[in-house]
Amino acid sequence: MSSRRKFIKNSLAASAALGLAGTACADDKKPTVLERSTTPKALSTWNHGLPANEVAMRVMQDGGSALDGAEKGVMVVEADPTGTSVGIGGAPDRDGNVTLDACIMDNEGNAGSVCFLQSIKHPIAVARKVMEETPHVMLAGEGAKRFALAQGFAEENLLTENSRKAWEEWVKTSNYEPVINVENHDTIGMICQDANGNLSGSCTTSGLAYKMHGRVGDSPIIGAGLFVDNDYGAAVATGMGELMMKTLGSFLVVELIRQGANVQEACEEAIQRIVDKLDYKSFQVGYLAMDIAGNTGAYAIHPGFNYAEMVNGKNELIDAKSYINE
Ligand code: SD4
Repeated sequence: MSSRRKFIKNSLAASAALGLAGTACADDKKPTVLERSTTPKALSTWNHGLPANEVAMRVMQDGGSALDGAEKGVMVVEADPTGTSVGIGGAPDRDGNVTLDACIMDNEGNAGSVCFLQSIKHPIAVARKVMEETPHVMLAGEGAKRFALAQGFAEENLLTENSRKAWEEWVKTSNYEPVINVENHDTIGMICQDANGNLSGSCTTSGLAYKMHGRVGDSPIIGAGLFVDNDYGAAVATGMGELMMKTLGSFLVVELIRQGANVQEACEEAIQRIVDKLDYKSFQVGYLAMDIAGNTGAYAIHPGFNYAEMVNGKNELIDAKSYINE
């Protein structure tokens, strides 16, 4: 075992003995010790994160867990027909079908996910059922829908009048160009920490507007759209899913925190990985993360990514820094 690995192992063992999460600093000089916060906090992507945070915090204040908060918080956005990127009212694929992706992860490392799900308004709640009621992590398409119906979810039309009209306009040219920060990049990813200090997360989306039929993005992929490690931290992603899928970005952010990076550095390094390896200039990606001490960080490729953070009754919308500055 190399001396660095031994050092990391030893500092982790020492921290575990203290009931703390500890990692080694990148320079191996001193361990970074994260003391677990027990102040409830909700963190979520984009401005629809504001109402989602309010609900998540209420759920946790009423005794719910971080998992309950992360599920119920994003359900507010799934149920809003005016939002064109999540749940009902979400922009359809290029054939006019609304297909939804979502995943959820709890503080014990359990995970549930649905992808390419149609006609069910709350994919996040179905993802939680997959996690809790099946031996699997992910159900897709028709199978996911059949499972949802068997669990008592109602089948409904998710294509609203407005999203149908917008799609009919789009069909006239059928020109698919992902536009940075506009319309097709508004997934909600949420991280909650409850009064016991536990972390859980959720991620739900209708994916890219006018995508190919059958296309699944990063949002239901554990490690890409969401990752939670209750010993270190949690991360969520938004933006052009193909880039997060190729770099397993949310896992990477949490892994970097585990290795000693602070939350902000971890988000920046995960964006740097995309910049170094992929054609990134015309696409937006944003990472949002929180460690067990309640520290938060966010970083995007382009300006324009914002997120909502709520703690101690204060709910704020914050602009993330970005790799490209304008
Ligand atoms: C996807 N990441 O399907 C999602 C889309 C989106 O914020 O985030 N938006 O690729």
